[in-house]
Amino acid sequence: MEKLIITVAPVGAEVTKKENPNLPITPDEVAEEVLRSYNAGASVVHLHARDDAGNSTQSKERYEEIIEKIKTKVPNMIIQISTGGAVGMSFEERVKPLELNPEFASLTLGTVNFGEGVFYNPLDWIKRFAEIMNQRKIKPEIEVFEKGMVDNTLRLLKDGLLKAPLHFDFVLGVPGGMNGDPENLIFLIKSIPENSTWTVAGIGKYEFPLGIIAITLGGNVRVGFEDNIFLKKGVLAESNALLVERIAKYSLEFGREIATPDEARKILSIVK
Ligand code: KMH
Ligand code: ZN
Repeated sequence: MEKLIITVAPVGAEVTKKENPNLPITPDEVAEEVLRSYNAGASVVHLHARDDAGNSTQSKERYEEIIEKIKTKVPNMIIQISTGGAVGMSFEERVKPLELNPEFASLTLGTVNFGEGVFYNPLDWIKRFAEIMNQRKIKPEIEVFEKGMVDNTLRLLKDGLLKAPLHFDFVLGVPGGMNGDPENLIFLIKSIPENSTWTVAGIGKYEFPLGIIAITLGGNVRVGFEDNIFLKKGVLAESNALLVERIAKYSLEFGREIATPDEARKILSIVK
């Protein structure tokens, strides 16, 4: 089995400081949190940006500021920019940070209910995101919230808009998408091309159970406040790094070593 790639998603677009006061918001707070998470075993950061008021933003300038601070503290970290942003954002807003030419970016392959809202991803938007990522040589992480998104991916692969080897992130447990029952994860893994890599992001209570399954099946794991703010039931995590640390510990106990950022680049076929 390859070494385990741990992604930290420290901020997200929805969670608030009210829900967890330890949520990093400012560029300095985010960079500090990435450093702590890297020291605990994370090699990738799935990045969202917040403005000074704590609202989600896809401002290129804000991402640039955060990335510069992260690079100062962890020069080698793999930075994955979100093109999902927050529910309700336009295509034009969401695409902006791709101008920074990150090495990795998220790409959701379909529209899904997202709590009370709708995470809007019509085919035309997906194709435009994919074209831009191809032009700029940005590796897409295919975000999958339900099985139809795998089928959309396979269609775009056939049309040449997406290129193998693909990397999937199964985000399970969002109200509106597939839940985090183990059989859903197994079903999704079986539906992707053989040479693909995959990560699981279990939302809320699904984070650690699905993480352990991924460790044992050769997948990879995403943790962080975007997905889950609790260390255990009723106990808020003081830092994203504690979530990373726990997954790293489980992995080592199961005999799977943890990938460094450069090892993760090789596993994911990312061009630096
Ligand atoms: N905030 C969600 C609506 C992504 O980053 O690409 C979308 C999301 C996916 O978080
Ligand atoms: Zn995200």
